[in-house]
Amino acid sequence: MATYQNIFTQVQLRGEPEMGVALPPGGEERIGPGGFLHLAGLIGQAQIGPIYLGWTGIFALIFGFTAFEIIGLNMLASVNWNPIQFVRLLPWLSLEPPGPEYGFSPFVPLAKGGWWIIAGFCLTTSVVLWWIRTYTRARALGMGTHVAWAFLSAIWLFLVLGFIRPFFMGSWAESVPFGIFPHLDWTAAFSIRYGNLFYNPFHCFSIAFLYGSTLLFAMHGATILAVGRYGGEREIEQITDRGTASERAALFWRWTMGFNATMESIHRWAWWFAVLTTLTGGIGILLTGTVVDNWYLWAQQHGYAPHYPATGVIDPATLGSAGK
Ligand code: 07D
Ligand code: 07D
Repeated sequence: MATYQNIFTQVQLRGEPEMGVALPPGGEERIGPGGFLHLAGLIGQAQIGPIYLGWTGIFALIFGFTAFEIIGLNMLASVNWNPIQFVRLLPWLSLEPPGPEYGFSPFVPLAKGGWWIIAGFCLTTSVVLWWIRTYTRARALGMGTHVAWAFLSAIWLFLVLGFIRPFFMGSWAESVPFGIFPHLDWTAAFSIRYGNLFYNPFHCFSIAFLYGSTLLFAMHGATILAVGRYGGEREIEQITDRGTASERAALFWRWTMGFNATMESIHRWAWWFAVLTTLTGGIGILLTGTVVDNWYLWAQQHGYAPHYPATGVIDPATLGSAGK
């Protein structure tokens, strides 16, 4: 088994848990003695912990748990505190934002969306604290902060959806409800309300980067696994065992498509595709309703969708404020 290892035949080492590098002075202690979990070893490292929580980690968990509780208890209240109905209907239960009559006011009665604002505040605080944690832990390890900036791109879309766009629209009612299917209903309704999101070019960019991310992920994962027999996943060996894994991996792509990424550039491709998915997505959402009221009409005006011959039927979307 030790001679041929792959993802399923990993040799799981057992000894004293590896404690990692010393923390910079002034940091909190890491928690727990560290232990081993066989199941974890089947999909990754078998060692669990010690974990660094620190105050950002602790408060992120507290705020995240508070948001989760507020959402859950509101959902439970919505089924008359009946635990059976709560479990049965959970995927369809919702905590809705305030209605349009409250505008963007921070003072909304709890049962009318006030709880949504508080839950959103707690969730945002939690996510931001977790972001600080990804930044400071990377710094403490002497790493770059690429993970933090990628995470920030996702947070950008999250904030556009739930805060920045509602702020510019002057209404909490524009934001997303908390709930499994309710947030999908919101997504579908949003697309219809603003004239079909498919005609929003930034939605197109976001999809291209999302699809591109899966393609790159598949290509990269497959390539590295395919040269696993030459130790392709072992970075130091890639440098010393010339003519084996990396070179074959690169040659494979040069032979099949005439061009190959490098060991470094493939990770830059992956990072940018992932980051641009939510970055362009957030731009697309922010423009919707603020700058463009109907993407289909916008697309027709800009030669992005064809004009159809007049039928004599008036499209209600062309009346009123639509088509700005
Ligand atoms: C696999 C990493 C693990 C993360 C997971 C998510 C929660 C929510 C809270 C019940 C890839 C954990 C989920 C903590 C529980 C309550 C109140 C990441 C992985 C497993 N969505 N969405 C899902 C969120 C938006 C859309 C699933 C969050 C927009 C569509 C899950 C946000 C729009 C579909 C989920 C968010 C939108 C989903 C699986 C925030 C446009 C699906 C997610 C904070 C972007 C899919 C039933 C997943 C599904 C799905 C969570 C925002 C559209 C519940 C936390 C408003 C079309 N979304 N989503 O695996 O199965 O992500 O829905 O912005 O089809 Mg969503
Ligand atoms: C949501 C980033 C925020 C998440 C954060 C995570 C926690 C939980 C807990 C781990 C996902 C916080 C995490 C709190 C932690 C645990 C346990 C990222 C998020 C910070 N669309 N669409 C996109 C497609 C249609 C619509 C993007 C495809 C229809 C709306 C993506 C199709 C209508 C929005 C995409 C399609 C519609 C989008 C999302 C096909 C519905 C958005 C990218 C084939 C009828 C969002 C510009 C992403 C966006 C978005 C894909 C169709 C509506 C590329 C493939 C036409 C309203 N759509 N879509 O990474 O950015 O999300 O749009 O039909 O808001 Mg779409």
